[in-house]
Amino acid sequence: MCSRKCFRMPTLVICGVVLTIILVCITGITLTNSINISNIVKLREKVASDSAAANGGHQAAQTRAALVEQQYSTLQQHHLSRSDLNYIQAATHPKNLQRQLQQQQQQQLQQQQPNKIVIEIGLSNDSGPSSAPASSTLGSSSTGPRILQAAEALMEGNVDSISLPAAAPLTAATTSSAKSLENSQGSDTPHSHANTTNADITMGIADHNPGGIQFERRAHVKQMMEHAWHNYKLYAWGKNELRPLSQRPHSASIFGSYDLGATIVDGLDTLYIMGLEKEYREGRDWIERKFSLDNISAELSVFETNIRFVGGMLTLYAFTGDPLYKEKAQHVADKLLPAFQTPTGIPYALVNTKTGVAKNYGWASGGSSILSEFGTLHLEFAYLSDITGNPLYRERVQTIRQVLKEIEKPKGLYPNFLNPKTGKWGQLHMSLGALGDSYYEYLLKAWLQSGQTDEEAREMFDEAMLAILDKMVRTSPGGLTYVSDLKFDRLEHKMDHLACFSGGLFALGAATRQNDYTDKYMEVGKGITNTCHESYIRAPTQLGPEAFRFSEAVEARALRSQEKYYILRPETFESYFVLWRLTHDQKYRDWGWEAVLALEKHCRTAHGYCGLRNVYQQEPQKDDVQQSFFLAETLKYLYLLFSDDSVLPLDEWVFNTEAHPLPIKGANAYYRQAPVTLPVSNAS
Ligand code: DMJ
Repeated sequence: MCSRKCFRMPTLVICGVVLTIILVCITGITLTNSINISNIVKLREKVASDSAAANGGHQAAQTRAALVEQQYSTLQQHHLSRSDLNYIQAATHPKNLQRQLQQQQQQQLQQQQPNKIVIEIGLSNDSGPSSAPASSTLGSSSTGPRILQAAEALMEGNVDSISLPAAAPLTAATTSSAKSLENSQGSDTPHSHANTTNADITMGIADHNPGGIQFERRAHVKQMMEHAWHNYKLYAWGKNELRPLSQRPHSASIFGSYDLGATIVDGLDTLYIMGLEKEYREGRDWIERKFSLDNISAELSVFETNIRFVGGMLTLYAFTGDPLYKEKAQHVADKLLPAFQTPTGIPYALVNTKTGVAKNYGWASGGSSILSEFGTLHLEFAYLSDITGNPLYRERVQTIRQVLKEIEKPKGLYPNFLNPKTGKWGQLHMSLGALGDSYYEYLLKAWLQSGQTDEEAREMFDEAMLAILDKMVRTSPGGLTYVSDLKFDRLEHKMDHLACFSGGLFALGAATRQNDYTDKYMEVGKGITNTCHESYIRAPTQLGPEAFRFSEAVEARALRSQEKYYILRPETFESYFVLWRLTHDQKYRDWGWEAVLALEKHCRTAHGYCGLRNVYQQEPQKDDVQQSFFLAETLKYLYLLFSDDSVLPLDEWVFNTEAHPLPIKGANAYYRQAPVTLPVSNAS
């Protein structure tokens, strides 16, 4: 007898069997599919195509290797380090390339960037808050990634060339720059720069238009700076200057015979501009740990200390916002303040850092102070007041200004000597060279620095320059424009190398105000610059003498033995730089390059750069001094001559007389003005 239960059992078994069969069929179809002929073909095709790709990849890798090699030599020419080159090797490793190139393609699609660009490999990718980064500058905050990106782009064929760093000073990296700037404005809160140096701060100055750069020439100047710096570091670190021949330190009396690291402080902004990051950090570190005028009894030149040390620190502060530099600038300026305690407020030339006792040079016309010295404090002291909020410094230089404004000027000219006790002129010697030069420079530049609001300064400049044009500027029989010295109404037809800066000064005066004198200023500016060039090319060394004369017999040539030396001075190159910026006449760049070649031929030694004792000898003797202004000025102006105009544009920066660029008020976000506070200086 079969129960209902009996009947259901076979049914369930049958259902199970059917289900199993269906499942087996489905699996069978799938398995069959996976091994069918067409799929085998497809698999073979895939293997074949992968293999072809691999071969192609090999070829591509060879092409890449060739390109990398090609770029190695370019980069080496640009003095990138071995680690930079290693970075490129890593960047071009086949494993990394695929991923990197894909990322780059995606970025390109997203950003719709132009395909052919020039890449700047700089130590900073930043641009100032006032100016957007150039489209050609790849965004990254350190050298390695930037080189990597550059290499990637190169591999991809997206770049025409790779170039070196450069404009728009910055310290704070993109993300932190605006913040850092805000914080630094009006805030004196000290912070540990150790943090910012390592983490936040990138450096270098980037050109906004790589088309405006002469890469090879500029790279060469940068390499000269490295040579000068590295040898100073090796043989004279912390001392004032280097003696390259004897490989030992040198200290001129202007530095008071103490170890003040003059070359470090003077040269540091040049390192910064060139993007020499490691060297910059060494210098900054030395300043933080060692630089102090406390506890030393140095008799310092107020003028030299101001233009090199205060000026250098101020520029570094403007560039970086690092409070260290503001503190040091103020520290140095405070040490100079006792020199201003005279009946007129015209400071003495020398001051003792310990006692505050100040005095003038014994040789200077009856105890006089010197026009080019007390008249070359305005830019630094005015700016120091603005960034510290302490009006005292500006007051000191305003007092000097008032004395000079009100005093009677013989024939509208300023003699080089003024007695600080009596307020009377000393000997009636006038010069746009030694003892006078930078006073005139600071009249124009004070007006520029103020955002062209300090009208008094511009008026005093125009009055002085018109008198000089009338009484001292002359044309030689051969058609060379020069500016003579004037001694007791007699022209001395001699021009100092120092006066060669005035070519640039006249031109800058012309370019910044349209008035009745504009054309004359520009004509004379070009003429003086041409004459200084002549003084160079008329010497066998192609370097110019300390002073040169004009007579029936000679033009633009030194006559006396004590005028024939060249001490690495910058003034002629300064004018080439300014004239290049204002006219874009290629000859100024070519003249600068001629000078670079001459410096390399005659002044370069295995251990730094020296001046020459006689520029008229074929193989002149070297003087064994690498002046700090060679790093601060000579190499800076030459570097800028071959840079794009966007590197420290002249409508945003004004150069102090030691070539330390200071920001222009109202035109430059790096001005970093602090709110005015009550005087806090403990100096008198
Ligand atoms: C520099 O210290 C300054 O340029 C100064 O104004 C004049 N002399 C030297 C360079 O020659």
